[in-house]
Amino acid sequence: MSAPETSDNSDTPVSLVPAEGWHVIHLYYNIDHSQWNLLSEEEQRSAKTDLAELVQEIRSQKDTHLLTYAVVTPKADIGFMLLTPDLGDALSFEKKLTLSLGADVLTPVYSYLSQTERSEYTTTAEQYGKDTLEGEKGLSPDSDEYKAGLEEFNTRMEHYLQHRLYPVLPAWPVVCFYPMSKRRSGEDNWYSLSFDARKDLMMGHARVGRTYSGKILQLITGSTGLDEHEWGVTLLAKDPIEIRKIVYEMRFDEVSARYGEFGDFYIGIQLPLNEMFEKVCL
Ligand code: 76R
Repeated sequence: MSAPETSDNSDTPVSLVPAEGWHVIHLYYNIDHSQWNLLSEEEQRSAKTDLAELVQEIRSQKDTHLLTYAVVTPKADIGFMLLTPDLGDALSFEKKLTLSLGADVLTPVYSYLSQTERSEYTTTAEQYGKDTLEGEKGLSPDSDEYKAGLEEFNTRMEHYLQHRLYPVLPAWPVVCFYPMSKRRSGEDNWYSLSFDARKDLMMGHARVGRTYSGKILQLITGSTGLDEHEWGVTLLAKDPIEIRKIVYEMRFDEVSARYGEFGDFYIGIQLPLNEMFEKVCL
């Protein structure tokens, strides 16, 4: 028999960078204090240094971000949010983080895998030209103002899309994460609505969202086919009440009221590592 002409056993490292966007993993751990207390003070100090060095190493990788937070309530003790392009890197950073304080000290209690994504429902340049420039402002498509308006729109959208796909998150202290899906039951099946109906509903949603500008930073990441729900919702705030207010207000919006299904909520406080260690009794 002759050897096959092509082989899958190539030595080139496999790149698992999506065509666009980054991978995102939310990681939640409990600390096993009985394991931790078996370590001498010296060993504990060096375990914390190992974790701090690993965090630095991960943050120094290209296009890679890592948020560290202490988690409120016994759902977990510490949490990480990792954003990185390559799935293989995401995998190995996660394994290293799990082991970083020594075997069996960190017990994974919850995790969520998703990817950054562009929005399916953002306004197109064509729509903006027609509805806003022509419709609302009464500009003629041949005018200089129209062209300038369209150019300004394109620059704004480019900037916005960059933020959706390649976000850099601020160090705002309150971090809320929960996964969600759109309902698919009986009369309330999101996936049997037309694109236009979904778009109209999402625009109502966005109107509410925009009133939180400066108070809430939201990152919606897609997880259909990757994890339990369809999206991960990450909300950052400076004042914890804004989290409750936005989630409450959105429940009245038709998209959430009729079609929203939610997983568990995790609230953390984003802190520099040394303060985080202190907060969680390490
Ligand atoms: O593209 C955009 O970001 C602008 C419009 C917009 C879309 C398409 C938008 C705006 N969101 C979009 C999509 Mn949102 N969002 C959530 C939640 O708790 C709940 O009830 C829902 C959880 C919050 C709090 C929130 C906040 N959004 C989505 C999607 C994908 C739906 C799909 O594709 O079918 C989900 C699951 C989702 C959920 N949203 C905003 C916000 C805020 C604060 C905004 C305004 C952002 C801004 O203009 O700065």
